[in-house]
Amino acid sequence: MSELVFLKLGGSLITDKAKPLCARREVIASCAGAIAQALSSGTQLLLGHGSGSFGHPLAARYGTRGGVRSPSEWFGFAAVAHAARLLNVLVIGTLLEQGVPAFPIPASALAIARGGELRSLECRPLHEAWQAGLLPVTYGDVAFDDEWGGTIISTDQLFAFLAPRLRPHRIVLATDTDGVFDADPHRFPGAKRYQQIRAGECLAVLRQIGAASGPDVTGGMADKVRRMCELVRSMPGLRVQILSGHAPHVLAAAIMGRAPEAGTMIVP
Ligand code: IP8
Repeated sequence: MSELVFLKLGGSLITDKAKPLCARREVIASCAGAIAQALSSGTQLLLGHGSGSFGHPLAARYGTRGGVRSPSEWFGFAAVAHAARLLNVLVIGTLLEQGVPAFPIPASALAIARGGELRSLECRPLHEAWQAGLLPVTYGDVAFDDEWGGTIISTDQLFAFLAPRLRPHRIVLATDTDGVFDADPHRFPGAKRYQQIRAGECLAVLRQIGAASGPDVTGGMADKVRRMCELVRSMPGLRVQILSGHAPHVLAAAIMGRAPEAGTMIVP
């Protein structure tokens, strides 16, 4: 039986967070190559990607994460959805160019949130996509929210919601840095990488982690680590690996479970 892996291409990896609406097309292409390689080895994948400089600046401008009520906030909700989708179109287009039958699964059409957390997500299209031999590709998106009108749902939230339901073998989070560091390695070259984070030590690690660079309405690395620690604690056997997406051969190996030393591993 093939192994199911959730793979996220982080927004800081596939976009330039300092420049609005700026995709790193060459990085997306090299990640697409890694994905094609992993798929040809028989791995079953759910791909997700962050929104980077597409969705986050607009979401910050309209305050979308904290709720949507006024007509101008609803305009922002639509504008954020459009920006997130534009990046998804680029990712899907690049995968198709490399022969990968990528298929969009937008959370805004399938999910309902309550108070900023996911309450429901229609999973049937995912199963149908896999059944048809397609690669389902979801992404951080807006979602209607029972309490707040609307909100933002990050890719990490989508993965945390889907993991107990779909039971992946691994979650691989590809970012712009080679794992989790005790300070932002782009600003502090002496920052130390955590090779492993035990879920029980999560709080101590969270106190150390630097803030995200560039606008990030969904909490950046700290929120990612917190959610993934909760997940590995509740799902024995699950391993989460956070690593750089800049080396395609290492990324392909990590997707296939063959690069345990790369980046940071989150373990129970
Ligand atoms: O980049 C955020 O998703 P993330 C989604 O996975 C938007 O945190 C639209 C800002």
